[in-house]
Amino acid sequence: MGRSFSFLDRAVTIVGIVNVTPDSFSDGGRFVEHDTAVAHALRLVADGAHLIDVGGESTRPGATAVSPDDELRRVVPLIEDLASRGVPVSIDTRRPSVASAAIGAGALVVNDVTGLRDPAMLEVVVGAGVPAIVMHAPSADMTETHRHSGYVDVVAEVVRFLGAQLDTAREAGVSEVVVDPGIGFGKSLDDNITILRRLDEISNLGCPILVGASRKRFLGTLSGVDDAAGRDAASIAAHLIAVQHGAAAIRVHDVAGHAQALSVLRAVDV
Ligand code: HH2
Repeated sequence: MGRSFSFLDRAVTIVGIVNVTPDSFSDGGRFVEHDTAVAHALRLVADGAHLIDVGGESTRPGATAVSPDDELRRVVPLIEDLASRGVPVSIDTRRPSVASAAIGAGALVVNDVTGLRDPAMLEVVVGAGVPAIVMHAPSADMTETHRHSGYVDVVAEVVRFLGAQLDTAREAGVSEVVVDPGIGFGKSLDDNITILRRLDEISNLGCPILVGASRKRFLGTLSGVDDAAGRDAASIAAHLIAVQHGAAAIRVHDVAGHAQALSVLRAVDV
């Protein structure tokens, strides 16, 4: 098809979230219908998203496991449809088989919340020659991840893990790696704040950083807003801080709000 995507083509990449899941923490159930999901993704692109991140399995604490077949049934038709309309899509999955099918359907990027720990995932990414988002989570098992507590130095641990995964990915021949500290994945309120404050330290790895704080629970704690969908202003604040500390990509639900905020940042913070 000859289509490709690079995070290096613009100063800040806005990644719009489309969860085709019944149980995602902020938009669960809203986009399970094909036409609704397509319309939402097209809306996000019109609002300024450069990439649409399609996910078929919730990673939230307590989410029910999805079978590979169900995950495929959720994401593949949507990716095919979006790709046929020229929309750049990433696949948010921890399963190599799903990543492979998604790439076959037209996905241009793999977003792996387990950080390419699985050699089979590495193989898929290298074989397809697509960029990978490599996220830090304390365990590949999401139940374990959300049970995790206590880092001596959360930033040092995130940098250590991402550095090791980056080396492995580069040696294997991954064309482009984006690293992600995994806000909210086995991290306390203080951990999340510390990561945002010290994001610059992750820049030393020498590749683009993606931050995904959108509507997450720590923002509810900080703002006192219980309803996840009501946390867009807090999300914008977190992501502007992230960009000022070196983030080259942000993964967000409210693309319009973030695009508006970034236009001001871009004009002032040259
Ligand atoms: N966060 C979520 C899912 N995927 N991928 C990356 N790279 N970084 C993140 O921070 C990240 C991610 C969780 O958010 P969401 O998709 O809104 O919820 P759910 O997992 O419940 O579908």
